[in-house]
Amino acid sequence: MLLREKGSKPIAIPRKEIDRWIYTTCGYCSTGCGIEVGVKDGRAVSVRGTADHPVNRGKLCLKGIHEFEAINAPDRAGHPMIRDGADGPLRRASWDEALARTAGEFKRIQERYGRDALAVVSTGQIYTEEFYTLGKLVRGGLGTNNYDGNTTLCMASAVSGYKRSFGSDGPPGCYDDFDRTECLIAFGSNLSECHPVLYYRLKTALERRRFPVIVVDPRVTMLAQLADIHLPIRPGTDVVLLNALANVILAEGMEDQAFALAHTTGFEDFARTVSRFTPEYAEGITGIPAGRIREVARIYGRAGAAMAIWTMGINQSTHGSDGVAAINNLALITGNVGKPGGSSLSITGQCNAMGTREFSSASGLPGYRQLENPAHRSEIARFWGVDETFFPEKRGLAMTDIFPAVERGEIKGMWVIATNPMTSMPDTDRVREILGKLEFLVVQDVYFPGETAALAHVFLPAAMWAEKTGTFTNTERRVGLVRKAVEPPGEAKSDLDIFAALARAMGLGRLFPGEWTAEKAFDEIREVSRGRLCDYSGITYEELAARGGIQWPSPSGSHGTPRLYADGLFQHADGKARLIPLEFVDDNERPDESYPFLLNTGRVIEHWHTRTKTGRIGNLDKFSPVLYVEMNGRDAARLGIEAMETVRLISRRGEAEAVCLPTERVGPGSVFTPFHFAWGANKLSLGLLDPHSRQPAFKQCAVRIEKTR
Ligand SMILES: Nc1nc2c(c(=O)[nH]1)N[C@H]1C(S)=C(S)[C@@H](COP(=O)(O)OP(=O)(O)OC[C@H]3O[C@@H](n4cnc5c(=O)[nH]c(N)nc54)[C@H](O)[C@@H]3O)O[C@H]1N2
Ligand SMILES: Nc1nc2c(c(=O)[nH]1)N[C@H]1C(S)=C(S)[C@@H](COP(=O)(O)OP(=O)(O)OC[C@H]3O[C@@H](n4cnc5c(=O)[nH]c(N)nc54)[C@H](O)[C@@H]3O)O[C@H]1N2
Ligand code: SF4
Ligand SMILES: [Mo]
Repeated sequence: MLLREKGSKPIAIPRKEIDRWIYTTCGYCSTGCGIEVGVKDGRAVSVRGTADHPVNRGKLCLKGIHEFEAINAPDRAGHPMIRDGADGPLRRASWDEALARTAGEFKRIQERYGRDALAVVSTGQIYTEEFYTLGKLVRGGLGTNNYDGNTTLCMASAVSGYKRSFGSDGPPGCYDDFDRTECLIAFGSNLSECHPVLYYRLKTALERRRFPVIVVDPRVTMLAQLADIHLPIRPGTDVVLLNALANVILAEGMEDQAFALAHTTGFEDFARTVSRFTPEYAEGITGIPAGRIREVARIYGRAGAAMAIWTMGINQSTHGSDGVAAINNLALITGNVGKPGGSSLSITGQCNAMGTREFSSASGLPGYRQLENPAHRSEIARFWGVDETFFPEKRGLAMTDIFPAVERGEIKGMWVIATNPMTSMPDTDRVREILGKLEFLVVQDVYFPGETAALAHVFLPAAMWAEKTGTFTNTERRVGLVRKAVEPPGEAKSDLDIFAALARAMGLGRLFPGEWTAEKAFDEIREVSRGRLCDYSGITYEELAARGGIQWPSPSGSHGTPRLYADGLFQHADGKARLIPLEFVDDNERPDESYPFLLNTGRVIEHWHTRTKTGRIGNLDKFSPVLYVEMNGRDAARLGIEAMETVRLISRRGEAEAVCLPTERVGPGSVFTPFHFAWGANKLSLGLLDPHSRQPAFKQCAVRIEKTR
């Protein structure tokens, strides 16, 4: 009343008349929240979290709440475009013309330079049905082996580590483990900003029942502030810490011998290796006091059930795959795999980073099959009706090796689908030069313009999330239904329709007989996955809608499986997991006199990756509008830099300007900047590659900081 009397306006929430609420799954991160799109007169005008959904229980994070605005952004791409000649402007074209030009150029390049001279670079953000369709086209039709996706920037180390330890990809645990664990240790995960609804699940679990939380991160994130123990590790040294934790567990007899004996091989070699990694030795490398390492090892080792989670702080490293294997080692020696509250759970990134791993054929063949396995090749050849000798006998180049191959002149054409390497790859000045060398670049995206799209010879406009039907798989292997709520803008087509149309334009229509739909692709997925670890044969769209998703494996007649390996049987031929001895290789770019700071890069809660979505949403962009760099207050004072002063970040690759935030969140000698801005982190990054996963070390490179005035 008082406020009204003073004449101020109370906040009014506009009443939205919604015609229909359409149940779907969030299209941002891999948490996989159930979300409903409110539709009015054929437009998406609102969203709400799905009440009682097994993942989010009605909650959504900031990005989810504004998701309908991403659909309605003004510069959604509504028609194909073509560039006449090598450097003419992009002009509007018909689908027939754009597809004919693409098909013609793909054929010309493959006939002239060989099948592998065409590269296909995809994503973790289209539907599983679309991934399957693309894989069938690329592996069964185009036949290039240089086919990969941005998951190499993201999950490749987790995939590689899981394969080495357990014999297959596939996160063994689930979110319910938060409610059952007696100890949580998080490595390089900014859960509160990157998976906010998982953070809420964790907090709710802690409110009901206290258990120790340990966070390993060089930066004081919000998750670190929640932790009982925060270990501000020296970047890139997690393998040493993990070996030291195992060292203490074995030295003090806290291992689960019965489990290790029954379900693993390699114990002796492993024990011999970690015996050298004493806490005192590890302290010298990681910067974590030996006493702290012992304390954490005891908490983890004595817990009845302990879980480890990790994200990019582990994966994006020159030894990301080893980091993952080291986390798995720790879980295996303590029997923390496949049991409630005991798991080694990679927190996935993109909404469907899992779907591409399962069915896109990017690093193999569908259903976690491998090109290297002759039986797998012939199964899929028979299923698709193609000659099995058409398949390569080993995997081709990863995304991070495809770009240098263009530089060397080995690859002449590239098809980029739902990824924006001009902002997300390391050393973007070099990426620009590389893309400029291509004879033909096709970009398939939902917005125009974009940093990569601007360089295309042909641009294909795609329908986005909630404009098409299909499925995503989340971090806990839960397949979620994404439903079409609204029509795409203009002439934009679903990625699935684009793949099928291009196949027809290339004379490969036999791969997609009749009218190719998401349902048809899903039927093939169900069939081809029968009996595999990622078994979908018992899943239907109806059940997915009714249950809020189903966790694979879900053989016919079942309704999913919360945890893998509950029977102690792993996917290596002998059914046992591997304990892997790991050495530490110190091969990062190190700060020196000319470049004295170590640059760490990552995310903020408001933005999604290269900001193609969130940069267009005022309510998100306004909260995080500029590129900033966090620097320790003492370093800032020493350099005479004031809060909010613009500074220049300079690496051996390039330069960026950012607003400086002096803070205690980062320690002396290190700086942090978000990677979302095209003019920021990746102009500086080096991106040395992990030898197993080929994932770039986005989180470590050397820079110097200069005042601009
Ligand atoms: N808001 C938002 N959410 C997202 C995304 C987004 O763009 N925006 N992207 C999604 C995707 S695809 C992904 S992959 C995830 C990523 O999710 P996260 O991996 O949680 O996010 P990042 O900020 O990249 O990095 C996490 C942490 O790693 C720490 N780190 C750096 N170096 C090291 C190290 O050497 N050791 C350890 N232990 N930690 C280190 C960083 O300080 C940082 O706090 O987020 C998903 N969710
Ligand atoms: N320095 C640094 N660099 C990093 C990282 C880091 O931590 N630090 N993280 C890395 C990680 S983990 C990731 S996952 C990558 C992400 O890097 P990118 O994959 O490049 O990021 P996005 O901006 O999500 O790009 C997705 C593109 O697909 C488009 N799109 C969205 N939906 C659809 C659709 O349905 N169909 C089509 N055809 N297009 C669509 C979007 O408009 C956008 O252009 O960045 C990596 N780069
Ligand atoms: S936590 Fe992830 S899945 Fe859930 S609403 Fe936020 S962005 Fe979407
Ligand atoms: Mo990612």
